[in-house]
Amino acid sequence: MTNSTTDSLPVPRTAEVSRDTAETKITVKVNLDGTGKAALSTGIGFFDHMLDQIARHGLIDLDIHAVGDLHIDGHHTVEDVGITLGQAVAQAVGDKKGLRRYGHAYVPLDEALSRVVIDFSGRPGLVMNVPFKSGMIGTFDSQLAYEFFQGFVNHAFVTLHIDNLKGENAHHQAETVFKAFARALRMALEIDPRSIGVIPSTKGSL
Ligand SMILES: [Mn+2]
Repeated sequence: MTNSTTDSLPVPRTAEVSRDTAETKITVKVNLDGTGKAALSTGIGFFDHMLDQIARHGLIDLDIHAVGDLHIDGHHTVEDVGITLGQAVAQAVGDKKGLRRYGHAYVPLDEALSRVVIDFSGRPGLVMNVPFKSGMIGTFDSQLAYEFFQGFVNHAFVTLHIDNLKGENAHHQAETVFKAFARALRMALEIDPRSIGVIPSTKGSL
């Protein structure tokens, strides 16, 4: 007997990862085949708003709780959430059999437009060009977007190209970046029904 659901999704693509250091205590749960449900508490409101975009537009269920040294600033918290989310995604993806592997998206928000391209290559690489028009977005330092994605890339072992092509408002710029990241992730993480059980590389491994 065959069942198309279990054929295309042979194992639940979920993971739970905790990270506990002197700077931050973080728990991340992911379900790559979710519906976009999110439970988020990092202590940085705008960062929660961005993580919510990853869940909603990536159709990833995301549970992220972080208690960090915000009395210093948001740096360790944002970077370590990126690291822990990267570890959780890598664990949930597993052996990458049947994975589409590549994903890309353009997302606008009013005057802002961003493009994100991702490859589950097995090699960390980040090229990010986002000229933020403001330093702070609420209590979120826009410089930390780079730290988040660098942490993610290093631990999810992906190649990630992020370009903000247009934008005057930093909230809009950031939101288009995170939404495009979510959409690109969603595409790359899909199982290709034409390629079930096949590792998407001529090398035979990723
Ligand atoms: Mn917004």
